[in-house]
Amino acid sequence: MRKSIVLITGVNGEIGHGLVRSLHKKGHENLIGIDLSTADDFVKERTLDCLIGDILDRNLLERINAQYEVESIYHMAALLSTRAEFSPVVAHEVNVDGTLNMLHLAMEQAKSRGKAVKFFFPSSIAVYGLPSLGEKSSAGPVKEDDYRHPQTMYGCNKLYCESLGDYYSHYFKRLSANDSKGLVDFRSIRFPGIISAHTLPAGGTSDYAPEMIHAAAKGEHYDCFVSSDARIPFMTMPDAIYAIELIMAAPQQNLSQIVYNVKAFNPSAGEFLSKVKDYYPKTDIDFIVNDSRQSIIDSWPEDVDDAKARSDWGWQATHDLDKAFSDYLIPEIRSRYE
Ligand code: AKB
Repeated sequence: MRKSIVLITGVNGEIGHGLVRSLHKKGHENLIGIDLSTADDFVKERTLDCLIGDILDRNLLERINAQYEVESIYHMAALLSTRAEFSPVVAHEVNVDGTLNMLHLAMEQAKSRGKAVKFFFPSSIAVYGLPSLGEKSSAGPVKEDDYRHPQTMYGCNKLYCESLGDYYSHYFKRLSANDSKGLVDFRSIRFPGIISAHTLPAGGTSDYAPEMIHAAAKGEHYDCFVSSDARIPFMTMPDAIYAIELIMAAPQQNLSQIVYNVKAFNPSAGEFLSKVKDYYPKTDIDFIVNDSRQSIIDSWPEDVDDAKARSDWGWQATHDLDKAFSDYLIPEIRSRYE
């Protein structure tokens, strides 16, 4: 008999860590992680096994398929936006071919179990492409069907994988005699920038906010690579994990779409810095704009409309900007660095 498991790719990443913490805390003793690097003790202690491997390795995925019954997949492995711009072909391979491999595994599992496999896919505000700063500031909260013209390889990857998930959930092999509709239960959230007190992001363009507060907490100088008026949506890591829990627990019949926006707060980089200075008055930060990274941020929306997530699966951010600092970032970062 194959053991029933929950599979998390990119388990050593920022959201992967948060998911392991949350799912284990809820009693999941059957977590299996996959990552290219060795898991740290935190992850090892909370998972059944951590496989060091590549989601592009079909032999590895075949071994998982043979050895386990996969109840659900949290597919977090990806190259983020800045890193993807330096290696667009590798990013396509990891972000798209890797996702296709995971969707194939989900379909194989669902067919052999005769039961749907839930599949969580982290999409991103990077799927949006605002054509100008004027339109960015006048657009208001962007809905899921607006401005889907990504200007980065990462955004292109995420938008296409949303469609792949829709295909696997609703149209897979539609010319074959067997009906596979619903066997893969694909659910996706377009995440804004995410700020964790415990980990630092790697290779994202929204990294400036977490990098700023971690540098301040360590008493280090930081050169912010976007301008002080750069504005995009953010949320805390606990809220990102909370959103994943909510959408994955929602009854399928409640979901009117497969991809959802979520929002919490959208400060400018300058507003974020002034919040940091409220707690770290000696913060030593300059704005040294990297024009090409700035141009990516300029193409992302200032704000998103999350009405559908609220109505379909009860989403409501726990942390606005003030609470993000007072209730989460400052207490947790202080215990980490002081
Ligand atoms: C990135 O900056 O690439 C990510 C994202 C906003 O999806 N953090």
